[in-house]
Amino acid sequence: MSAFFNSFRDTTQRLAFALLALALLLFAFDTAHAHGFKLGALEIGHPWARMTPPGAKVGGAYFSIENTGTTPDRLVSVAVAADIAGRAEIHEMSVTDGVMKMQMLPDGIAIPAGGTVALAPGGYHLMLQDLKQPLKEGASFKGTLTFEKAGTVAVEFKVEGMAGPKGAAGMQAADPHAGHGTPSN
Ligand SMILES: [Cu+2]
Repeated sequence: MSAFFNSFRDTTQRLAFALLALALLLFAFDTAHAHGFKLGALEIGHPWARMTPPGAKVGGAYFSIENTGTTPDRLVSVAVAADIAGRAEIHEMSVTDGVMKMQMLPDGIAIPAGGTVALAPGGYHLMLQDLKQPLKEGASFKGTLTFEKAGTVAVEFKVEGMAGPKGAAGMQAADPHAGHGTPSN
């Protein structure tokens, strides 16, 4: 036990200090992870989109889905505000023999019971087609996610810088939209 900690006179003071430290830690954690949404047993973590350069017609958007329940579900469709994009498609990027491939997933993404699925750069992602305006860092926009069983939940996407959410290591490694018809970033 550190001398600093021992300087507290009694257990109550120590406990108060520990709680304060915990609160600060939780606050920091919450800031890094920003925001989330809940729909039944599904927890949607930090929906975000990468900022786009002027004139870009497509953008990428991401979030995580945690299924805390015992029934599998499926993300079947996503919509975003009409003044943001014409439509949002569910895509998967994969690398086969060193060649990056992008494909639309017409059946969406399966969410296993008790499992977590991440839409993140380099893998599953949303492709915002027919962008109506550049996505500016710091802005946010509304969307809805529809699941086969759980139904529809309204979410808010935050627009992050090119490197992705702060503290998200490796996010800048592979931008699935680098070769996706976007003018070079
Ligand atoms: Cu894509």
